[in-house]
Amino acid sequence: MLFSTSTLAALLAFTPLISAHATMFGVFVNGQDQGDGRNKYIRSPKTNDPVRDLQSPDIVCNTNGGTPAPDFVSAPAGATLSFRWFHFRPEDPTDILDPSHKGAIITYIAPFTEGNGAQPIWSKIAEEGFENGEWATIKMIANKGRADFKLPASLAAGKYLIRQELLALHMADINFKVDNTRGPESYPSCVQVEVTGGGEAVPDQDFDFNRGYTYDDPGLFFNIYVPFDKYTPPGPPVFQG
Ligand SMILES: [Cu+2]
Repeated sequence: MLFSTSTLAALLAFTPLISAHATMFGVFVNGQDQGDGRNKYIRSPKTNDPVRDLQSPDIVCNTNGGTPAPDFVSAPAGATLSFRWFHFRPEDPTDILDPSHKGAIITYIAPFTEGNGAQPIWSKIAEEGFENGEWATIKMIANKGRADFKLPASLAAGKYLIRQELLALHMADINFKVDNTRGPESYPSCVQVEVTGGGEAVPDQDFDFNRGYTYDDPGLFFNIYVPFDKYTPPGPPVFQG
């Protein structure tokens, strides 16, 4: 098929906006690759599109969040986990996320549920926003799609959902309520994890995304294109265990 030069230029200009998203491929436990987790231990969405509507249950575990996956990743309390993200080609370590998608990476945990997680059941266990002059998502791209976090060593053994989100702020200067093609882009993904060992700590922040993520939260509505001193990710403080 032939395109005129101007059509091709228009297509090239538009493509990054519609296709530069990301989804989760798999999990590393203490550096050990647990393999392709899509629809195995990850409740994988059907596309790599973002969620923008904070009132939708999809903001919790994405569009397939209420469909349990068949397996669990096993991880000892205190382990270092990393969740690996990709754009379209998981085998290509350079195809992670368009670097326009500057923003935070935030990780939450809840007791296991077969439901979609749209309840006050979540606690934050890790967050990274803008530190040492760089956004968390940009560091994640440089680290081949992986961002490390630690499970609390005191975490009680049992089955959990762990939700990690890439929170891309490249269009977060305008509120989704004002323009539903803009606003922050959340890429949430929920992993089924069975924690072994550990202690007695039960995460108890009871955070509910549909109530706790709001249209006037400066962690969600933030202009990355003007100079700023500090960025604070949305949600509760990190649960220490
Ligand atoms: Cu995108």
